[in-house]
Amino acid sequence: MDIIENEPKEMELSEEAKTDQDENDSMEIEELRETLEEEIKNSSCVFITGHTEPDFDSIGSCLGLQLIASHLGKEAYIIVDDNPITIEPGSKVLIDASRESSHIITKEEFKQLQRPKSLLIVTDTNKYYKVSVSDHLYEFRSVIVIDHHEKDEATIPTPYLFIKENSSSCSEIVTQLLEQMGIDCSPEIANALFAGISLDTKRFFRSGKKTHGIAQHLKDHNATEEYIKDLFLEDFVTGKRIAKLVFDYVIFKEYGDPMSPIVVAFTQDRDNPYQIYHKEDLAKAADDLIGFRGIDASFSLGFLEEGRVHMSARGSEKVNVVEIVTKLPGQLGGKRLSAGGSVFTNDIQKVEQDLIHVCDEQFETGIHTDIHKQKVYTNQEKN
Ligand SMILES: [Mn+2]
Repeated sequence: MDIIENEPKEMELSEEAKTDQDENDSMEIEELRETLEEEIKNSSCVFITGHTEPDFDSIGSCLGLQLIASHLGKEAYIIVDDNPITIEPGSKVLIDASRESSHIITKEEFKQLQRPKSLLIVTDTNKYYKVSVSDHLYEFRSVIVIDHHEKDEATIPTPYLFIKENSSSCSEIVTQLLEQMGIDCSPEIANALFAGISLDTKRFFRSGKKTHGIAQHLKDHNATEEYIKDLFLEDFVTGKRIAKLVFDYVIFKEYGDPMSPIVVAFTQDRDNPYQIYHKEDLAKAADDLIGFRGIDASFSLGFLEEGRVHMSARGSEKVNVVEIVTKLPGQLGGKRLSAGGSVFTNDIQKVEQDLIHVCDEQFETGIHTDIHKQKVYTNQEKN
């Protein structure tokens, strides 16, 4: 008969061992703090970067580190070089919430600002290929890497490699630093750090007492569960908004030879015409539409703010969209395959009608196909 072994008990540490672990932990943080203080003080300015395709932990820890650098009296910049369209909506909310108070810059801007004896702090990754400025590493006075992921052959070579695999997240490490240095953080930064810890612990599903204690410090600085919940749902809400533009509100028009027609897609929010959109959402909708086989041009319209209708246009071999959009009154321009801009008006229906009119003239009389429901708003209906 097989002997069934007992389920391995969760390792229970004796009180003494726990104290040892806590001591080790605070010693490691103390060591990092000393390195950071010394290197920041000896540098001309500080650049901070997380990994490409930034997530909450990457952004949260960047913001916390920037606060540390400014606390030590150094100018500090956060480099995020991803195209805003590709950044996850939740991460984008965090970046946008801090854009005014933090210097968030692109790689191009970094090249302008780079100067001798600057410091680079890399957080939430230790791999060179995940860092947008990896081809500039030799230009820095020194590079500090703070991470909680395993090392491998792609790890950035630096004497200041601080990897703490037993930490839940880099946001946790940075929160410990802030706590130890007695630096108060704003609700924006507290929320970003809290979001970072939440993400990497699967919303505290994989976390222990220590992490909970550190998160409490952020709650004391006005991080709220409500904000984090909305942040996690942001991806979903934005995705749904874009999907409606792509699948629910499209009008298709076919032009030319019915055997080989030019198919143009027009979309805008037909349920809530005054809905405010991010420019990137409209761009994403136009991108998604042109990605379907059989669509030769796509136009998505929406308000960026009251009185300003934005248009994103995507073309193809058959359709040069810049030729079309520049016939409309407003600030519009671009290239053959990708164009757009704003028309300053509150009458979004007129913008669409004008646009369709330009397309009609360009491609001769159209054959209208309403593959999807089509509703044309008149001015009366709108008022
Ligand atoms: Mn992380």
